[in-house]
Amino acid sequence: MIERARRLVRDKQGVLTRDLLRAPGGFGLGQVPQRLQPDATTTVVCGFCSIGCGLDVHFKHGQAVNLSPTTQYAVNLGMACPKGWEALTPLSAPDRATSPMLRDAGGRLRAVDWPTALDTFVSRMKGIQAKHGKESIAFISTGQIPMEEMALLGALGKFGMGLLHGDGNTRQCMATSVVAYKQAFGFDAPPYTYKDLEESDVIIFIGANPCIAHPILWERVCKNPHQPEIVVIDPRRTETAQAATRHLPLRPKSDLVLLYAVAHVLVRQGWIDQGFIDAHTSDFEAFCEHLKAFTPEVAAEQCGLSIADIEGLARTIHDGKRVSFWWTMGVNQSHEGVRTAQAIINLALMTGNIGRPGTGANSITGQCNAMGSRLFSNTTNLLGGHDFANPQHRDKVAGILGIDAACIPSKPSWAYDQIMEGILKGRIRGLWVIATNTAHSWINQADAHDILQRLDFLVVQDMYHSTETAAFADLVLPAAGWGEKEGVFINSERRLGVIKQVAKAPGQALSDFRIFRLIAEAWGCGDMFRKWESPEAVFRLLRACSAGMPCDIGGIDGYRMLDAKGGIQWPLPAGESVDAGSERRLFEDGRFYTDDGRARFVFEAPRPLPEPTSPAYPFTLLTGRGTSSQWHTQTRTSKSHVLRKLYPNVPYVELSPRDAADLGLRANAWVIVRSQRGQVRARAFVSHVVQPGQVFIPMHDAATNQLTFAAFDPYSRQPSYKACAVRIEPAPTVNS
Ligand SMILES: Nc1nc2c(c(=O)[nH]1)N[C@H]1C(S)=C(S)[C@@H](COP(=O)(O)OP(=O)(O)OC[C@H]3O[C@@H](n4cnc5c(=O)[nH]c(N)nc54)[C@H](O)[C@@H]3O)O[C@H]1N2
Ligand SMILES: Nc1nc2c(c(=O)[nH]1)N[C@H]1C(S)=C(S)[C@@H](COP(=O)(O)OP(=O)(O)OC[C@H]3O[C@@H](n4cnc5c(=O)[nH]c(N)nc54)[C@H](O)[C@@H]3O)O[C@H]1N2
Ligand code: SF4
Ligand SMILES: [Mo]
Repeated sequence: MIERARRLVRDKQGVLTRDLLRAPGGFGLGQVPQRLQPDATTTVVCGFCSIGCGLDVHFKHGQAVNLSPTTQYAVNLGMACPKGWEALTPLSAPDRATSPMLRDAGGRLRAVDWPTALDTFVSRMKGIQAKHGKESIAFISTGQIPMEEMALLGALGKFGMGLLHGDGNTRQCMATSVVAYKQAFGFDAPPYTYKDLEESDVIIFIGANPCIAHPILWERVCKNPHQPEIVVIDPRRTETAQAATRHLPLRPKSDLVLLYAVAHVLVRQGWIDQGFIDAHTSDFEAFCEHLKAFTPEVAAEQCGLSIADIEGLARTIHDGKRVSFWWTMGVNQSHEGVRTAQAIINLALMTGNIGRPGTGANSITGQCNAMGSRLFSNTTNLLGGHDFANPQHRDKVAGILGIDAACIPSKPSWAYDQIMEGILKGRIRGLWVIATNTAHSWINQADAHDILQRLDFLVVQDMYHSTETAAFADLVLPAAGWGEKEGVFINSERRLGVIKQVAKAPGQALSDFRIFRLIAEAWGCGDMFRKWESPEAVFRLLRACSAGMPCDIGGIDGYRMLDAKGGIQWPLPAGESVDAGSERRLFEDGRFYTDDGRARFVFEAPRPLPEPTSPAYPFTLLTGRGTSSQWHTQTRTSKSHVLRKLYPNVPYVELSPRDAADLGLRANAWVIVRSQRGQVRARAFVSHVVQPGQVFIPMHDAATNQLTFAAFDPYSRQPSYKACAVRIEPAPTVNS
């Protein structure tokens, strides 16, 4: 401790840094906790899901010892799910990356110092660019680091390093919602506030399982005093479906037909809000024409539901005074996700269920800062929701950042799948992966692994050196995680909240912010980022970029104000104020962000499933979240013994009792689940949750994506993780 303390000095910005690890350009490499009282409490936003609960971290003798959910935070009102309660535990896991690691000639990752790591990064990446062109290197970013870090990465990559292609794991997750909203509303703008869940009298969840994936959002439903009708549209009888008042177990990926049929009935019965449609929307007549073919009879057949189910849903929407529609991955991860999301938006528009309390066409986001990534990662759009192709936007952003507008590319990046394809074709040779675990989470894993192996140079920047993707890396950069750095996350309801440093990162691990700044210096473009001296300085730059956009945050002074107000939802333009804990929704004036202020009805004919079942592969595989204690690829949640006790510790596949009987399988029998691409060994969890002909495997098992089929929505390029064809075979029993 004493030895470590001796090395601390203040750098030019007054930040404490470890002297021995000073970088070229004088940017310190280390950080220490904020100057907190030895025994104090501070509020931070949770670093797992997009609900963005407030957590009070408690200190004793300057050390964060535990935490409890913040009672005064508008989002969670004193509640947290198991991941939130256990959020500090993964920070001290033994497999934390504590120094940079470089693969040696013998193929082993060996610890190296930062200067070596930075030199290697720059010489290898520049070498690739010299040989194969600037666009031959790319990055894959994330929805799990603060928006200031994302923005710095996006700016460094695209303005500083001159690369064109950089996408993020939000492609796997939210791309569909982004495109659906942009086309319908003119901007990527989820309109709701969580309070709407307490104010609806009809709540409709489509392809969403909040009891598991967004538990505190479900708690808000439980606080609804209006005894709401709760409809769950999901092939599985999930925890949420079981708690709902009605479950429509449709056939996988038949949502589009179902939603059009519901719209058909609404039109046929005259159960529409013509006044709202006339005043605030366009293209309704063409939509009505399109709907003619989607009778309840046709839909009942295709969706595996009854005509009464479909007509009943339309009636429920009509009878409701405040109807809200909520969707997540059951919609987004589909070969026709964008049009399905828009079919939901259409229902809200045609019944006037938007812009009023308890209403909305509401996409629930996934990761803690996926919303920040949607606006500020500089991947699909230019910082602040701008358009790379628009010269005025490029000039505006360049002016704010004090850079030459010529540095800003005018072309959009390739999407994640196109970057993977680009590697396969030899057009991308160097890849930098930050805070995502491609080798586990990308679709069709055998292909993904093959692709990662083809790279000339792979850099993985992660909290842990043990991830599936790090196993392919040439260079691992050790990153500080949530709790070890500061910045802003934006939650599902557009609320900006701060995260703070409450613990030291282990060893030589650095915040992603510091790593990006060091790389900028080492690359030789540090001058471009002089203004980007701290996360809060970047926050101010991004605030300036947002001016005049729908996501304008000009009225937010900085972190202190966010802290004092209990988070603030965008927009808050300069000159406007907001009450602490307030909850605001969009479109109360019926004006949307399109040029004419009208929302668009967007629709299209449904498309066939990319990989339908067949006699050889007779089951549809559904994948998704398994329990509220597991997070994605489990690099964090598996490190807590408390969380480990809360989920099954063997790979499992959910199978219906009828199929189990047909296959002669007993409950808990070992089976092989096989697709055309791979196989997974798992225990048969025989349960009524899945319907005959369907099976479910959680995504947390590393093997799951060996089975999935790489199909994508054509507009959002989001992978369709939730429908491929598999068969089930008995497997020899192993010791159990
Ligand atoms: N505990 C936990 N919480 C999480 C996460 C986590 O890893 N663990 N991840 C976070 C992230 S990033 C995300 S994106 C969200 C995801 O949150 P959700 O989308 O709610 O979770 P999933 O389980 O992926 O999918 C939801 C449901 O879609 C259903 N589904 C599958 N196919 C179809 C279909 O064709 N139609 C319909 N209507 N439904 C279908 C599945 O049966 C599943 O129950 O969760 C977030 N919260
Ligand atoms: N079959 C199937 N596959 C799916 C899905 C599905 O439903 N089914 N869902 C998809 C969805 S919605 C998502 S969002 C993706 C998620 O997929 P991933 O993004 O691959 O999953 P995570 O486990 O969250 O990976 C985050 C990585 O970042 C690291 N990390 C955490 N915090 C930090 C940090 O502050 N800095 C750095 N540098 N690293 C950090 C973690 O250790 C971890 O390795 O999976 C997708 N894959
Ligand atoms: S619901 Fe989401 S934000 Fe809240 S504690 Fe759980 S993981 Fe964290
Ligand atoms: Mo996600």
